[in-house]
Amino acid sequence: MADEWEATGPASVLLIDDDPTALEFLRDALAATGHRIEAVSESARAATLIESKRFDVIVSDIAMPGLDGLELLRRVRQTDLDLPVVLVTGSPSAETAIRAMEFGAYRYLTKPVSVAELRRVVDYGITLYRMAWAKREALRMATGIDGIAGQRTALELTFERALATTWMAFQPIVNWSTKEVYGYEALARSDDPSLGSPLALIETAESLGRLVALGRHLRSLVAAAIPTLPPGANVFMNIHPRDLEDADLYDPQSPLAKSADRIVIELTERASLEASPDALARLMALKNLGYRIAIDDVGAGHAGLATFARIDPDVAKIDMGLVRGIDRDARKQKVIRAMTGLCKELKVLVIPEGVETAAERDALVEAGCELLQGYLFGRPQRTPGAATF
Ligand code: G
Ligand code: MN
Repeated sequence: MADEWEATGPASVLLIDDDPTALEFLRDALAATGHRIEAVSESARAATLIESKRFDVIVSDIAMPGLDGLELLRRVRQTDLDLPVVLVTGSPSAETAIRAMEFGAYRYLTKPVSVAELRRVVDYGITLYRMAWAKREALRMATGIDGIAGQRTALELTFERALATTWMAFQPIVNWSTKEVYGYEALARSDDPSLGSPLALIETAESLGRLVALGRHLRSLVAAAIPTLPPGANVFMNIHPRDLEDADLYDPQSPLAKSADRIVIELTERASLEASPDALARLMALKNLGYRIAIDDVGAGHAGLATFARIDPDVAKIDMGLVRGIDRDARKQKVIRAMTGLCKELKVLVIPEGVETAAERDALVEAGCELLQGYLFGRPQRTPGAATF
């Protein structure tokens, strides 16, 4: 198939909509572009076409009898991680938007789509796909690895291998005034060189649509480690917003739920919780199971105060960007002092992260912080151990 590919010239566009009028509209909108257009009203036929022909971009309706647009997208992703799929819907919902993102849709458009917008999205998609193609060709020339044939399988294998070699590191969170370990943050680590960082693991899970599997696996690792922790120590664990959609998280019989009163679930402020409409209700459900909730990376994300107030977190973890060099930065001191004071009023515990020096520690304590986390007190370690005071 590689030889078929051209970086310029007309591209092949597949249009799918069970509504003939909508399909005609799409075809007309793209008629003047010079691309080779194939318009199909039966999604099952589209699925067959995709297997036998190469397209540069697919534009598909979501709600269709039989095979819907999301299922079609999922099938495309089984063999091609790059092919841009534009999903169009007359009845947008957070549910379908989340699924679309999860399966790697390139765009999610709401009807009526304007002709100009459609052309722009299609043209940009074609360019992106050609870029992806060129990158794979480059990889093949450099390494001999055929990124086209084995792309997904190779990634799946890497992911499975990384999952199998994933373990949890525990970093102490200390109470500076009592000189006690308050708890540990569980951090995922993989021994697999290709997916060593947690971020790489998450991104791969994302592109493979395996976030739920990853989340479950990490939770089972944390649950298994709980008996090895000092009695009473709290366990902080990070979850991906997508995990909030997983029914397994709410199972009161799950191994993790049995220790819910010791667990603080961290949700990053970097991710937009608005992406999930019932995120707040789900967080309440977690609280009812006995979990506490922490907002992670406070100061680094874009979450507004409204989100903070509605989540009503038990803990606010301050991003290390605010911590770094706080001893030499009066503005950072002022911000942390304000946050600490306000959180105290709201009965929210504050934990600054990434404390590296004694000077930073002292400035944080001076600003009102009692709980602290960072390399100064202990690195993330396989065996949750004592902290350095
Ligand atoms: O997003 P989150 O705050 O959960 O990420 C914590 C990350 O920060 C972990 O990967 C951990 O290894 C790292 N970390 C923990 N303590 C320190 C520190 O003192 N300095 C730096 N640079 N990184 C740290
Ligand atoms: Mn965290």
